[in-house]
Amino acid sequence: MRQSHQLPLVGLLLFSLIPRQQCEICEVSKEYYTALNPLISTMINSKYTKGIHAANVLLSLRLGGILNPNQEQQLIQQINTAVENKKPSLTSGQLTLAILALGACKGPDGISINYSELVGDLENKFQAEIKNMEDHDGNPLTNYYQLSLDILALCLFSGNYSITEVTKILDPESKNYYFHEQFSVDTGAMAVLALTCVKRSITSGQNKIDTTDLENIDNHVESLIAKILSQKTENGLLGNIYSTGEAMQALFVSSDYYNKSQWVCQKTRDTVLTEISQGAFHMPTATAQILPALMGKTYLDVNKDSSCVYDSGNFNISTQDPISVTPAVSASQIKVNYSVVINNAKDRIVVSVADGSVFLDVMEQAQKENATLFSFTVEESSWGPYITTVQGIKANNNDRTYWELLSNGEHLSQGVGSYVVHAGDDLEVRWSTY
Ligand code: B12
Ligand SMILES: *[C@@H]1O[C@H](CO)[C@@H](O)[C@H](O)[C@H]1NC(C)=O
Ligand SMILES: *[C@@H]1O[C@H](CO)[C@@H](O)[C@H](O)[C@H]1NC(C)=O
Ligand SMILES: *[C@@H]1O[C@H](CO)[C@@H](O)[C@H](O)[C@H]1NC(C)=O
Ligand SMILES: *[C@@H]1O[C@H](CO)[C@@H](O)[C@H](O)[C@H]1NC(C)=O
Ligand SMILES: *[C@@H]1O[C@H](CO)[C@@H](O)[C@H](O)[C@H]1NC(C)=O
Ligand SMILES: *[C@@H]1O[C@H](CO)[C@@H](O)[C@H](O)[C@H]1NC(C)=O
Repeated sequence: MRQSHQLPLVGLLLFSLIPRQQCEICEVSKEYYTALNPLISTMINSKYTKGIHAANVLLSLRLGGILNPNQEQQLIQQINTAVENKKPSLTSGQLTLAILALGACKGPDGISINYSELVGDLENKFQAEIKNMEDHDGNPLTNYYQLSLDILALCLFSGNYSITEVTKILDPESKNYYFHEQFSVDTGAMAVLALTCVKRSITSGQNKIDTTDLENIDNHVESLIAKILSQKTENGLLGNIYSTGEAMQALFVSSDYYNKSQWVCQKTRDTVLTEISQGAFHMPTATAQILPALMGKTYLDVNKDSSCVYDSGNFNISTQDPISVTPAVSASQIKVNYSVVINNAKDRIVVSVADGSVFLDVMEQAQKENATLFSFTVEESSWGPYITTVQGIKANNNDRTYWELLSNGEHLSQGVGSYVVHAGDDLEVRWSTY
């Protein structure tokens, strides 16, 4: 989670070597693939690439044609075991990622898992999401990012779903696209991919044509693309660095819905490459979400009937070190403020931690000093540790509540396991409604 070394220059090199005019499709050219090696090793070797969390990574590496059959087999094993042992407790989106990853292409031994059964389970989990929305004021069990993933997989794997119903759910005016009144670019991008798949299934004749549905889908995609582009930053990112990869995928598949002048793909890509060189992608899930776009791929390229592509020497994974996640050993201590905020009540403490510590270390130290005020629980997720409970108060999707992380009053764009604290930081976990 903490980096002891970064990737100096690599991104900048890439960035300056790519012939600018020649990238219509905006992918990184083949000659520079080797610079992606450390990212790929991070995806394969990290402690977060275990169990169901391997799904996002396998999906990404298969779309990129990066693995050899041996490495692929290890990841498949992780996912198969997780699906077999934990299926009932997987969220709809976790099951979806497993289906997309296992079915991304046809491996050398053919299919090792019964899709029709998994897709059937997904249909049930998707219906449970909808049922929860009916019972809880429009709030799904998980979120619209996952519902969009679900629809995408049902569409790609011939599951049963109602086009009219999903079109109604993915209405761009739904509150579920927003967190704190801020449009979630990741969520919007996933919805565009799902709607585009559904649209293609209608126009290719797999589903019977209903012009009202088609019109609604067109309007939704147009509106979502406009919302995504409205979150474009000066340096070309879409939302923040962690939503940009999926937003690029959404823009790749919907070029009919915006003008060339509205998005300069190369600028976005170059900023991403610079951020890579600065170590922004040390979490495997972050890496998994950016890689397909950099290689010109999207989740719509998932095709269970096409043969997997294996790396033919472009990459050199096994000999590369992953981007280090071992803590920088430091003898010097720093002091930070930490507080737990619930409505108008604030419990504050000043703690000392080693220089280079992350937010989680601060929370652990505070808990050691006063377990009543600063107790908390975390759940391991594909993005690292997620704070679920503080002072015994638990986040709940039915009420849209969660523990928000802030530093010096600013909403953080990283989690407790990744955010490196600085001396004098005013850190806060705040009971919030999204
Ligand atoms: C939905 C969502 C939320 C919801 C989660 C609850 C819900 N209703 O589902 C809410 C709004 C509460 C939320 C909160 C946060 N989120 Co959020 N979230 C997402 C989103 C859009 C989808 C996640 C998902 O369902 N993935 C699919 C499923 C299958 O994967 P999963 O791993 O099982 O999903 C679970 C975890 O991802 C977890 N989760 C959600 N956000 C985060 C963030 C971190 C750091 C961790 C460890 C876990 C986590 O909740 C998911 C559902 O259970 C992603 C976008 C993305 N690109 O992934 C952002 C995203 C993961 N979130 C992000 C961030 C930064 C946060 C916060 C740290 C923001 C803050 N300052 O408080 C907090 C988490 C604080 C904490 N308590 O630890 C970043 C992470 C970037 C990074 N490098 O770490 C992302 C990528 C958005 C972005 N582009 O910035 N999030
Ligand atoms: C897959 O599962 C379905 C439904 O559970 C079942 O009908 C079918 O026979 C299974 N196929 C194989 C090859 O096991
Ligand atoms: C398919 O889904 C629709 C709506 O979600 C439902 O009404 C219908 O009964 C389902 N059909 C089958 C065969 O499961
Ligand atoms: C693209 O440009 C044309 C002509 O300038 C304009 O009519 C159209 O509305 C634009 N489309 C979008 C999505 O902005
Ligand atoms: C892979 O690594 C080996 C040993 O480090 C090196 O000799 C070889 O040139 C590398 N190949 C590529 C494609 O980077
Ligand atoms: C924790 O804080 C509470 C409230 O300030 C105080 O009553 C209690 O004694 C503290 N416990 C410890 C172990 O310091
Ligand atoms: C903690 O916050 C208080 C009040 O805002 C401030 O005076 C103090 O300098 C801060 N201490 C540290 C270590 O940040």
